[in-house]
Amino acid sequence: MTRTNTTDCNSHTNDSNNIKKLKRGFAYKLFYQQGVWPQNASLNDYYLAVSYTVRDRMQKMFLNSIRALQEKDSKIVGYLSAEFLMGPHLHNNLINLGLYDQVSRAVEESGLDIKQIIDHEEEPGLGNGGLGRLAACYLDSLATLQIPAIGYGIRYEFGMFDQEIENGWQKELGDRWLHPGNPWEFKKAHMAVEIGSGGYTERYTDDHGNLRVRWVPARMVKGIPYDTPVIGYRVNNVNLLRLWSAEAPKSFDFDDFNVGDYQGAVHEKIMAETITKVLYPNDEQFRGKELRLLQQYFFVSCSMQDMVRIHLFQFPNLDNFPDKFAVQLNDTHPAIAVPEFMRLLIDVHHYSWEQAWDIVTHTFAYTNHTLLPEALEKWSVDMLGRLLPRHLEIIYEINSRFLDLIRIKYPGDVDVVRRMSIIDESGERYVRMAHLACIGSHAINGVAELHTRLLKNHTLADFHRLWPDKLTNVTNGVTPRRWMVLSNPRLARLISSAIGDGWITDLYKLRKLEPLVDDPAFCEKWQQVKFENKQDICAMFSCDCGPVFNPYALFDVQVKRIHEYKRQHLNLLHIVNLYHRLKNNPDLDVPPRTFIFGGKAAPGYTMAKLIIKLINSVADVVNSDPDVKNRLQILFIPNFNVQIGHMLYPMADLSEQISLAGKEASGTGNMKFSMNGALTIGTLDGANVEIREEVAPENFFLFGMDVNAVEDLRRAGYNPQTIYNQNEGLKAAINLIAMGHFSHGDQELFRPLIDSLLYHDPYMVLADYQSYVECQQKVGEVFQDPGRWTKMAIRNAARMGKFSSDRSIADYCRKVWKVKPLPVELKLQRLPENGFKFP
Ligand code: CBF
Repeated sequence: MTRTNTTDCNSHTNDSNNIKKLKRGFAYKLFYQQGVWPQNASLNDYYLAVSYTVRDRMQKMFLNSIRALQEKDSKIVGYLSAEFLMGPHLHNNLINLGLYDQVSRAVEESGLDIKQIIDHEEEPGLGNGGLGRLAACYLDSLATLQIPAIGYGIRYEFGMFDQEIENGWQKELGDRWLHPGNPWEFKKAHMAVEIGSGGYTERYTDDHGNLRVRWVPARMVKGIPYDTPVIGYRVNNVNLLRLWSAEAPKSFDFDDFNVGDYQGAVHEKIMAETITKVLYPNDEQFRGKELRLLQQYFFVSCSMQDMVRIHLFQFPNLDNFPDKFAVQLNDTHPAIAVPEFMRLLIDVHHYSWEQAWDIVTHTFAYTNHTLLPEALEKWSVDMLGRLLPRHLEIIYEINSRFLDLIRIKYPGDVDVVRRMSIIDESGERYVRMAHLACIGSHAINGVAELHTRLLKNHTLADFHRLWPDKLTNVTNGVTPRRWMVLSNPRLARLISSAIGDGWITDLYKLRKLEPLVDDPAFCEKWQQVKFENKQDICAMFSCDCGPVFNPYALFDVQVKRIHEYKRQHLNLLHIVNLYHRLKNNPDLDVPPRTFIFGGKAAPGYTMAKLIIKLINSVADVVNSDPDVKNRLQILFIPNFNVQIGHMLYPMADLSEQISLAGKEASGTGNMKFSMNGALTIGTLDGANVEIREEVAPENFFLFGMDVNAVEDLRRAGYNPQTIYNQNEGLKAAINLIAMGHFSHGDQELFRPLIDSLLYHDPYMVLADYQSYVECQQKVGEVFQDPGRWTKMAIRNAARMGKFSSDRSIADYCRKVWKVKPLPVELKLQRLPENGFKFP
């Protein structure tokens, strides 16, 4: 998988030629695009000039990729996702293009600092967490594996909020990622599509005497695509991320404007633009907001219309659409695509219901990402009918035909009809989007073995019984380009020097590291890499007026969304317990530890916000207590995002994956940590199960109940107070918090959290507490034997082959999409001397 015909070459002359060209490129962009003299240019100007220069280098590959698609007529993956958490582009593009060294030299020779320029980029935070970041990893792997693909999503003007910590509390600030200018996107105004909402439907007879339905929307908006090229690693393939932005069909009403109704004149424009204004920051919490449904419909309709347009560019009709496009529904957020595509096929392209349904069900596949009942989307029938009247009719028709099938299959079983119906009629009527997605897709998948098993046995059991071959597993993965090469260059260099760099595109090759656990020189270098990574973080977060972090400590890290099911409070109870024990026994034989947290809470999730406050309150007391100085430290890193992840995964010793078994669908942070040589303390939840299988039980710190034990305990009647009363260490930790030790004597502040744990404890924190504390004790003991720890860490990294997103994408291609690679040749290398002759 090497780039063919590129101008990259290792020879010294070529290098210096390229560097010269790059420098000229920067100057050119600064002068002509930014319109500034170097002495007047801001850092942003330089960032833009460098980025535009790099983007130009991608263009020839992009245009050749389009040509290859047109010539070869191969199948394209359309990945529909409401979120794409791409992370900064510049650094990643430099790595994938193989231009990092040359560009950094050119930047340096121009008197600038590449790190400063890379760090200047505002990351596009167009996602909440795992789901959006997974979509981004998949785009990287699709391009790297040379699979033609388009990621379709929403160009939110404001992405994920920026988090600040004020007096220990989370404060949300609007993110302004577009403010400095986005050099990576191309606006394609001429490819705009029209999207309706509201209104009514009517029946009519067409010129041939056929009875048809037409939707007469009350409002229209325009969807404008913005394309970001996504380049694979060292290949010529460039795919597309196509994000849609909403605009009013006309800028504003001059009639209103002329009669003085200035506000009225711009009203329509403002209403239209609201659709793509902001990302809903709720991870795994369905809120049922009308604007959210509108967002979903907007991007789905834009994308389906776009794919239909691309298809009709090449073929006379849509009969063979499923041979040309495999469309993946990334969770239920885009599930409205099922009735939308039916509408396009029946109302616009005049297919019969049966023909249309055949095309639709051969096109879509659906990935489920959660088992949490509160995350499952169900839209009120009234709201959906008001916003999308034609779609509701189609959903009813799909449901009616589906339930007929169920009645034939299970005669007399009214309960199964009620359970499987797309419409939940237990109270107010709702449309169950997961059912719609299951019925409208030819394949359904979970994202880890355990998750898929639970889908089969519980959440989607009826569907699995009906269609035993439809539900399959594709375990998640992450891209080693961003999560190792880019974020941990020291480790990447060490690994490549030992086993070559083939592992970057074939992560199973990391297995070659295994014998090196017996090579003391290699182990020492491994330790040195980790130590230097830790030093970087200590330098960044230590300060004269606060704690000075100790790089020799065990770095124990939990970074992810703050949620009760992820149990950051279990981690805290252990910290408080350790603090208490150290205060009572200064000779306690435990290694120094630095506990690091990061993560955002949904703005309306009060308990999660209280957990953030508690972490910071415990940190304030512990970090300023001379009795535990250098032995126990706590750091909450604000605004956890992709960029901060780049720093944190490489420096962790211990990865906290401590959700209640059966709650985390997969997790992907767990994979990023292990790849970078952290050991995991975790439950048998999500992909932890498979990580443990791969690295072997002796290289994984397991604690807590498994899903069966959780179920048994729940059935037997769980009473957290009994556990509290019987466990002295736990009691001491809870009492310290409850009595106001970390809140200046205020016994009310953390009461909601304490009460929830003592009287309800929905995520069984107390039930797993003792097992967790004992496991942490073992972690401490092993850490005190650096030789043993290092071997375990190397084995973790060496066995991560399965968790590359390249493996996940290869699985999707084989099991679900039936697509093949399309290697791109660089036919058009450079522009013709005399320009083009336009057709
Ligand atoms: O599959 C990707 C990730 O998705 C979630 O973040 C989600 O939003 N449902 C899950 O919570 C993760 O377990 C999963 O890894």
